[in-house]
Amino acid sequence: MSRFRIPQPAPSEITPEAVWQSRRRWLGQAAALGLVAGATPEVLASDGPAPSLPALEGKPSGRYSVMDKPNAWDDITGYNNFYEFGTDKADPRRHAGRMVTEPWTVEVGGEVLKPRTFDLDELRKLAPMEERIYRLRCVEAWSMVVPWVGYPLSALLKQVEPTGKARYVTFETALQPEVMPGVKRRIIDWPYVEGLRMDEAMHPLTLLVFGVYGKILPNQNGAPLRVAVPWKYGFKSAKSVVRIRCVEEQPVSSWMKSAPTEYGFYANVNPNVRHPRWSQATERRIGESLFAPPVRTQMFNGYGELVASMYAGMDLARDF
Ligand SMILES: Nc1nc2c(c(=O)[nH]1)N[C@H]1C(S)=C(S)[C@@H](COP(=O)(O)O)O[C@H]1N2
Ligand SMILES: [Mo]
Repeated sequence: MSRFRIPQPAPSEITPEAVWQSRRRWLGQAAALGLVAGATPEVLASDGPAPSLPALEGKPSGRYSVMDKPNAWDDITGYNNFYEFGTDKADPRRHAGRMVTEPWTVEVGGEVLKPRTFDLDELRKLAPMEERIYRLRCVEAWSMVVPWVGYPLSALLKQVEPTGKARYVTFETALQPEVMPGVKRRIIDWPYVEGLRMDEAMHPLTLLVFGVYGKILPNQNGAPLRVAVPWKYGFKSAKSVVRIRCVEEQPVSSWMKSAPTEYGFYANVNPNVRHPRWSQATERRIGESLFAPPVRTQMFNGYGELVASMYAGMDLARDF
């Protein structure tokens, strides 16, 4: 268990360095574009929303954090997948600012004894916030280490008391066509829908995330709340969730519908299962030099000792 017990610095110690790094990188880009001459403090202040976002501190989680150095704020909030805002990695930061995140409610229902609609204030207070550093992995064989702030999704599910029929959980995310330029393209049958098996949803590593780096989530990362499932490929972690349902049958998620041979329901990180268009045996850590050798991807993203038992007896090459 040792790799999950290494203490992490508090977010307050990390943030200034990350902001400083991103500023330096921004300056580098700006210099390349010839924009630096005459740069004023106001120009520098426009370097990302970090300093102006309200704080959301979490108590560092000793047990579930990993030891890797977190990615810079600029990587985490500037290199994203959020197809509602476009397919380019830079599109979410460019466009997501217009998403309306207040007021926000999440309807939780389906096979539950106590269906209920929660507002954001209620959700934020449901359980103590913890900070957890995860390697969020994406199918495109790149990875990042992210200090999420949130609490286990199980705290919310327990409130509504799933019935004996509830074998899966689905997540439906926000659809605001007026401000989401990406939804004009039918790459996905909007809204974006994802799902987990009930035991996966109740696992303490599955988080409901409200913040990152000690700040409330920037819109491009799925404000005001998103899911994070660190042993699965990134697309399982639905952003900007508005509806959660407990259901009896295995749901068909958006990516399964769009490309069933490429994206399965489980989507556990698995270096032995090839994506039809690329290998998933190695990954590149965002923020490292392009010349750095790719690292070998670990089964279950390195969380095997905590999650592998849930899949005992399953053929994970078939149930990919
Ligand atoms: N609503 C919604 N959620 C989404 C997506 C999306 O397009 N729409 N993209 C997924 C994919 S493919 C990835 S890799 C992660 C990226 O999360 P990040 O940008 O915070 O790193 O969000 C996931 N959640
Ligand atoms: Mo992804």
